[in-house]
Amino acid sequence: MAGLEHDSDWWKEAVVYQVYPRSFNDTDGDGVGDLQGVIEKLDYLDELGVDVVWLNPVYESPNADNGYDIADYRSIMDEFGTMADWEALLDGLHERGIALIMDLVVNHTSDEHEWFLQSRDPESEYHDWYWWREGVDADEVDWDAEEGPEGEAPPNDWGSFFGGPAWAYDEETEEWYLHLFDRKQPDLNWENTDVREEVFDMMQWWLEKGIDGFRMDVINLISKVEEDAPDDAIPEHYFNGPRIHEYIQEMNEAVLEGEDLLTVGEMIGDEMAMETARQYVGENGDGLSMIFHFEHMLLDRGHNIWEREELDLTEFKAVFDRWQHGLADDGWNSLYLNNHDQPRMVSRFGNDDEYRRESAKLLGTLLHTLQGTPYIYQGEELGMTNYPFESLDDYQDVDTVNPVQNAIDDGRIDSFAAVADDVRQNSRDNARTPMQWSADEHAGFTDGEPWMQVNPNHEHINAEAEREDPDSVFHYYRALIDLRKEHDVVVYGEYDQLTPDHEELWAYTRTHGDQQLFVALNFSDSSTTMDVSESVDLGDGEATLLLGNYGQREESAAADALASVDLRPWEARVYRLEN
Ligand code: TEU
Repeated sequence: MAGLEHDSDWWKEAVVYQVYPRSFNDTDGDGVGDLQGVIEKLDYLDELGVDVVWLNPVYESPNADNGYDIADYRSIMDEFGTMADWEALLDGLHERGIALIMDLVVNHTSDEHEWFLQSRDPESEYHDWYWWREGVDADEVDWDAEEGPEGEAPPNDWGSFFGGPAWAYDEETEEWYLHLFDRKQPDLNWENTDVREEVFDMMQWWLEKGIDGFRMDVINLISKVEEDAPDDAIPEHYFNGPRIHEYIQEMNEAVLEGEDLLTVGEMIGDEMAMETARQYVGENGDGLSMIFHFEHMLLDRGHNIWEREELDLTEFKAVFDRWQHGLADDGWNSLYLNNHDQPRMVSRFGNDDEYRRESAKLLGTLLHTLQGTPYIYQGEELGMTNYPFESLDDYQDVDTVNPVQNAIDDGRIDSFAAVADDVRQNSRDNARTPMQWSADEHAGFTDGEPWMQVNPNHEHINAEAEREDPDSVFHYYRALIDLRKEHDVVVYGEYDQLTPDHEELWAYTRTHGDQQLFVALNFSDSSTTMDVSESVDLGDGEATLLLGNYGQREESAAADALASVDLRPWEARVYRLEN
């Protein structure tokens, strides 16, 4: 199989495209996307101009969480095809100079994984591969048992991210096992050295097949402590736990080091100290290329799936400022506004109605002109929107259905109707509706019955229409990607924000040696004048408009005239300053 040659740090210059195979393209008519479906669209990806594909899990799985519950790390899910299909996909990507990174899901396995099945025997060496614990006397503790023997409560009060307790009782073993996600996703015990070795071997096995890196699922959860620290030194028991850096360094030494891979660790939780971030990705850190933090994803939603908050643009900008500066000289940012776990960015941060096209392009401009590596989630390049979900039956995601159903059952919410609007805006299912290829039936995604509803707006939002229209979001994304290839400053320039306190506008410069960019973004439905004369000296040279989302072509202006610019609703402009 043809491998790709990489320079070190090649991933800094790259643009990543995320494929959620279940919803990408179905070629065998079963209503579920497949690997041949991705192969069929390789020229499309090539035309867009991306450098890397991140493939969500394609391994054998009972699909309790769409492939994030893996039953065998070394085989391909039947619905998606065969290992030969996967190899053909890798070849097809590499022939086009596109790298492939695979999803590494090793905080947990499926409860149908052979390791877990074996572990249910307390005598087996596998027993210690998971978090099996005895229950406690329910009278002694203040948390409830929802299952298990009379009078027994789970070992502690941890809750699952998908609602309910994080412990499940197993009748056969007469013990409880930990599952931070669904009960069909038991957590692996990374304390056990055999677990770590087995995971590292498996990673090595995929690397030998020729892949170019990994996206590491919830990797900051793999180190856990059960005890409470006396002085609250451990605010949580599993976020960035005590041995996390040791484990990742060990993984680095065992498999990653010296391979010029793209590695991106998903790090869930609230605000992360920049020091911790640098420990993961900095020069003297654990060796990861990048992390996905969640800070900008938490500003407009409450803790629960049925809670939403108004987004404050100044707070949103402040999060980006913190990360842009925090990793400017040590480490590297990842840049994303949506993925398979998040609502569609144009519906969330833009205006998916009157200014859908403009705001989709503006958000793209932001992602492609900040410092870091941009990640495009499938359909983002078409300006795909959220889905008009109505009843709870319309949803399929465990992270939507379970928490809402639990909250209805125990009376924390009155009815689904009371929360329907907020759930509609927050649900992960928004991202999972099929890719819109054409105006045809089922958006050209499948000839069968799609596993998930197709958005009715595919009649006007689809890849075929976008490719034909020179002013489309698709062609604008191509131009954004080209910009990155043409100007080093886009990749390496230092970021300076000019409008931190403005509620609707965001202007910044990027500077790299004698190259400078000036970016102006209007995050609102009205025209506004942007005045940055106080905050920046734009010099007295020329300014060239490299890209604008109102169909502007290269235009020149006097740089100092930019100190006061009139911006139309959701207008985005990128200038090069010549001084
Ligand atoms: O996501 C981790 C994660 O934190 C999400 O579950 C997130 O909390 C939620 O989507 C916000 O609403 C990763 C995967 O990306 C996700 O698809 C998996 O379900 C999860 O891990 C478990 O593997």
